[in-house]
Amino acid sequence: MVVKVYGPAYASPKRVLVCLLEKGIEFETVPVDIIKGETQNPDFLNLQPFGCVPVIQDGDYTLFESRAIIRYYSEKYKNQGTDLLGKTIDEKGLVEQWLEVEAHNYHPHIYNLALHILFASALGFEADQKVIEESEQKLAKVLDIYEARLSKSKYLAGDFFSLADLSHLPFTQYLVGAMKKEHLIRDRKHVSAWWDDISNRPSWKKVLQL
Ligand SMILES: N[C@@H](CCC(=O)N[C@@H](CS)C(=O)NCC(=O)O)C(=O)O
Repeated sequence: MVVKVYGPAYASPKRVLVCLLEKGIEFETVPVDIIKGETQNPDFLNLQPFGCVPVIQDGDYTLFESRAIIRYYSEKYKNQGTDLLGKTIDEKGLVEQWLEVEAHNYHPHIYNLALHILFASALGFEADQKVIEESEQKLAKVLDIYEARLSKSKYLAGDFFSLADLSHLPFTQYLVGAMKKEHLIRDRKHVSAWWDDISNRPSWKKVLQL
């Protein structure tokens, strides 16, 4: 059964795509245009009542929330492709911890930056400089904590690549690319080496080519 992934052009669905590629799971993509309001169409809201991408359909099974989807496939196919969950219970705990850090400490600030720097005009509101400055400062503090962590281990959860690292790829790509804020990564030696490592994985390069 080929997995259908809705909304491949956007960052959160790319979190799912890179996971499926790491796991060697076949998928097809279904375009969804947020700017044209397609996430508010009744058919789409039947799949995702909050009107966000990604959603996946796997036969009769439907799932939304990108981090729930990547956890689901990493567990469902744990013996296929890259192990993304950790092998021991202690490793799994650390993967979960850093996945939560990505979702609750890192993402809110980088999301605000993306919203105000990249998408404000397309979404019809004016970018707020104060939000941009505050978000950058808050993100820098989070990255200082990452710098300390990554001076002790190659990846966030330990010396193995995991969902915790993978989950950072889509929005950090905006940060170093279109947002022109690469200095936040490059000013920190260990974060910079970590970014080079994870963003050069063949799976992520393939997502960027899709
Ligand atoms: N927590 C959700 C957030 C998804 C999300 O923010 N999706 C954005 C695109 S990256 C979206 O669909 N925005 C449309 C909207 O909010 O109307 C997830 O991780 O799946």
